[in-house]
Amino acid sequence: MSFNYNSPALDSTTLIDLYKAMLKSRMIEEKMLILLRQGKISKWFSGIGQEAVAAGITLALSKDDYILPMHRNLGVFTSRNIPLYRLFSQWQGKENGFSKGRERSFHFGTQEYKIVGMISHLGPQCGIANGIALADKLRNSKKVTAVFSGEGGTSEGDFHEALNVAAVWQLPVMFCVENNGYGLSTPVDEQFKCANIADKGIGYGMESHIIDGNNIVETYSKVSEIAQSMRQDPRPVLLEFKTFRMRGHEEASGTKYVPKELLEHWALKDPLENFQEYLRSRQILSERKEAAIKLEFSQEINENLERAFAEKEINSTLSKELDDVYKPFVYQQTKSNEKKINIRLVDAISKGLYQSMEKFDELLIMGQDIAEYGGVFKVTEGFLEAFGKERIRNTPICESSIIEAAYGLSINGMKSVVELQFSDFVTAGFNPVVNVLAKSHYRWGQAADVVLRMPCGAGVGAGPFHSQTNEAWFTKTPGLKVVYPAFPADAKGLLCSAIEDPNPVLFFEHKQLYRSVYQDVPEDYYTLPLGVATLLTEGDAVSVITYGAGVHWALEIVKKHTINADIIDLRTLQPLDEACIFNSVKKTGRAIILQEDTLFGGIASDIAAMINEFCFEFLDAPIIRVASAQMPVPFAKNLEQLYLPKERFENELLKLLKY
Ligand SMILES: Cc1ncc(C[n+]2csc(CCOP(=O)(O)OP(=O)(O)O)c2C)c(N)n1
Repeated sequence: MSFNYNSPALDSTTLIDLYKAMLKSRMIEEKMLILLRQGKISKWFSGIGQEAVAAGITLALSKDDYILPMHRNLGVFTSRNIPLYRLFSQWQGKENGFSKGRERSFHFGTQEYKIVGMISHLGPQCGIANGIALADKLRNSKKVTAVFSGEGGTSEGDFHEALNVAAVWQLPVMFCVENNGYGLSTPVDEQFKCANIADKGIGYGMESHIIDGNNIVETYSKVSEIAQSMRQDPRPVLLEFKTFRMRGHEEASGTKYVPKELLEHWALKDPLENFQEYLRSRQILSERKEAAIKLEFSQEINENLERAFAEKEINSTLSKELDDVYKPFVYQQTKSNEKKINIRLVDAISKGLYQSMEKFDELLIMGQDIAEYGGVFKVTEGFLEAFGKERIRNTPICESSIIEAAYGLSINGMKSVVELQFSDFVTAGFNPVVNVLAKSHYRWGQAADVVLRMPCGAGVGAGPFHSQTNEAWFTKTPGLKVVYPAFPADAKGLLCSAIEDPNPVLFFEHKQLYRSVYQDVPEDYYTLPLGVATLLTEGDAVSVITYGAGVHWALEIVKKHTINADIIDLRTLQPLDEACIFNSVKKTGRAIILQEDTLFGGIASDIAAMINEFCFEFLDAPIIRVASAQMPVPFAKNLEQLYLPKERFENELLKLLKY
């Protein structure tokens, strides 16, 4: 098989560099296959036959352009010249790797080499690339971000969302699709119906190109040319690289389902052998030079392997592991002057957000209808005029992609707040919250400096899709922080802290409280610590532990019956102020936990279990949990009242006092 390697004409140094980049990843792979058979390494995803794509793209970009590779792109890592012992150590889960033994194979990232390791869910990579590129575009840094996807991954909603956002925002992202014929065992004709993935470009209003992914000269030259043009004229480009996967999806799975003729056909198009042949025929690669390069690589591989094998097993402790789930953040109290104004919860949130925008130049707000329209709850009304369209960004309706973009911004050093129109709609972006944001710091020490604003809660006749209070989906996920204020002054101070905190924070805002609760709130910027509850009333008859709308029900009912109660407003659910809860229960001997969420699996259950474990000897009565009924939230007012727990709380509280 002969490829056209003559056009455009590249100098011989570049040609040799391209050859070496492909050869090195091929030689490492061949070694890995031997080690795999010997049981010395675990899984291996082979990129044999596809080396020209990863190597060509990486060499065509600058070292400070971010690349987001996938599981078959060894050439990205080797072409960025990562010392091999570090790669080998990574694959063995050892200390010299990049993820302290926490991540396998190619699922690791490194800021040092500007590589963002893959998210197993494939599609999210594309949305993350958008955020990185957005930061570059806003800074006018003339950089390009390259993100990889297999053709299988293009069937995911995340891929579609990301291309749409990149096109609307004209982000300098190179979407590199390696069309290698199969997604695991599924051939392309069972994955999509269009002739070429590149054909999808027109649907997004995006330039696209088909590139022969087995021809290193074509790959390198076209990518270089396109990248150059993207730096001058920032825009997304969709590139489809035609290539083929010569081995199984992963080594253990084989290629039985691939017709033999297809493998034979593509074997003739091997990117390395054909190029090697060409270089030999043009006398660019002499026999001596070829042997010398191979010897050098083989020595490098063996020496680095020995070093990685000699490295001790990783050594850690549970407390060290737990310490890395969140990025350390030292809270610094910022106090406002004494001047206060009487405002509603919604105004306090708006002011906290506004003052945070003034404080942090590189803070962005993203959300649906938040700019000219001011958001459905008008929290960002007037922001556009103050901060401009780049920082107050209306988004298409694509929660997943925007949360991924928020993470990408964080990778590239910026902060963001994402307004979910209703907390119910976070389901459309659930994966990036629980898998991407939550695991980031633990996986590779990368902050996910993102706040998700979550307008939530019932009592407003909004029905099953606009009334949920879904904090329990997130309080159980390590790596996330969850804030749930009940009062305006708390809401403002806690929101400012959430934005300062480099960890991902879900900030719940109760819609029914938005315009019904007023308070004197300090006018200037100030912060409040996360993880500290407040004792709203003090008494020794019972501990009422609650948050959000529950706080207001508890205050009303305790007052109505003049009960001598500790009412604890948790304010943040993760971290949880366990000490405040335990101190109170040890004093009163009775605990009732009230939540608006449905009962089963909610945070009340965990608090009850904790009180049982740590305060058992102090209890004079069973711990009571009160929550909404175990059903979707109904629309009609009287049905909604049946659902909500206020009345049951009153009854249960009185019963508990008599126990
Ligand atoms: C959301 C999700 N579903 C399923 C999988 C399992 N899976 C991992 S890779 C893969 C095939 C991917 O095919 P493609 O995108 O074409 O990339 P290739 O492996 O061919 O390089 C599948 C189904 C996954 N990782 N994530």
